[in-house]
Amino acid sequence: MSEKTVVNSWNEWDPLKHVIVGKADGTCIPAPEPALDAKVPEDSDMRGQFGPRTKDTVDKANELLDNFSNMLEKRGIKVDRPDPIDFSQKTSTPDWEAETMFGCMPPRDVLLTVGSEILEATMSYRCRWFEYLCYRPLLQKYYNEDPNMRHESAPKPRLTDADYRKDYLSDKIGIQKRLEWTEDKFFVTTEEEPLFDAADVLRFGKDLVVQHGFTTNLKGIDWLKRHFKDHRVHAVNFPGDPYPIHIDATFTPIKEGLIINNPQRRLPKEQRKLFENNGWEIIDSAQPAHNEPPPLCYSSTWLSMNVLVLDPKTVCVEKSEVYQAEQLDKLGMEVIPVELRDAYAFGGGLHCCTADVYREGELKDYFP
Ligand code: ABU
Repeated sequence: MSEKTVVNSWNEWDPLKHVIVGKADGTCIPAPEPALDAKVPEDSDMRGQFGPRTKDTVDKANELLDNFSNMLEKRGIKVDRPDPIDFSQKTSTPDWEAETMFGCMPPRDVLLTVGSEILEATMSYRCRWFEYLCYRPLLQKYYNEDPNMRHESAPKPRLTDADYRKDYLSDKIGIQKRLEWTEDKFFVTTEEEPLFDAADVLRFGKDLVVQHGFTTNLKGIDWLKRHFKDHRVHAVNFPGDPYPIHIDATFTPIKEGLIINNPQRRLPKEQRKLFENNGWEIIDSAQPAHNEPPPLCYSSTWLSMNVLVLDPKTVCVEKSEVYQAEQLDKLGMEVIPVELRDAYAFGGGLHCCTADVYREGELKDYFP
């Protein structure tokens, strides 16, 4: 084993040197299952469909992901890619069967890098239970090369029906009811066992900020607290989001002291104190440039703010998101436009389709 540090990343904005970028190969629209159905909007074109996505859409998404990877490499950032598996196969455990899997375009949902550790999340959809396998070859390599790297896996959940609230099984709930449920923190996932997706976690050095919503429950947040003993773990909620999964189209740190927050999903006053009492500014993000997500896409138009920060002065923004780019430019950032909209349907935006391996910098306490 050589004595080198491969894995190191403590926050979302220090200079990025090594990253995983997802692939679109073989991505499927997953078959109906409780947690997924709760997220698919009631008027979505995805309702009732499942199976492999078409070759032309996969090729286009891969072209954009390859271009993004090449651009990062030209800037001196090392890029690794996952090993897709056959996502069209049926999977099962003793507790359930799923007709298809999902894909490996969004590594951010699965892998949480905290310092020298990469933690595989529990995940909360059955179709995503085995997704970690796509990243195992890379994690094994990092583990072999870096004697200090910690490869951890959170306890695999059983994901029986007891994990999901039946109230969410209807496709006629309506936005008003959904907003009331979000306000009441009544989400599709129950407290049967710890559940979390890695994309519900934001890293601020010693503090981890975790969204409680559809994909992460309170037991999942408690598990993270017990696991990251040297960190402070904070649960946050965003009333105003009828489909609360993943924090990274809602609350986006840009650099030390500055966060953009989705104006439809504002962080409640009480929860802002952590940041504002420590001199951080939370400003409303710009509006998305689109009124609708692209076809067959799970995510909202707020992927506009799903940006990838390369360092505290440089940020990648999706090319068509001109209002978000303009706002970040005015805030003094160098904005790199990256075309990715035709890959959104495969699992998200520029932050979703990446996972940190190495950012320069050390563990800091931003909220002493
Ligand atoms: N994976 C991020 C999606 C969040 C959203 O749909 O707004």
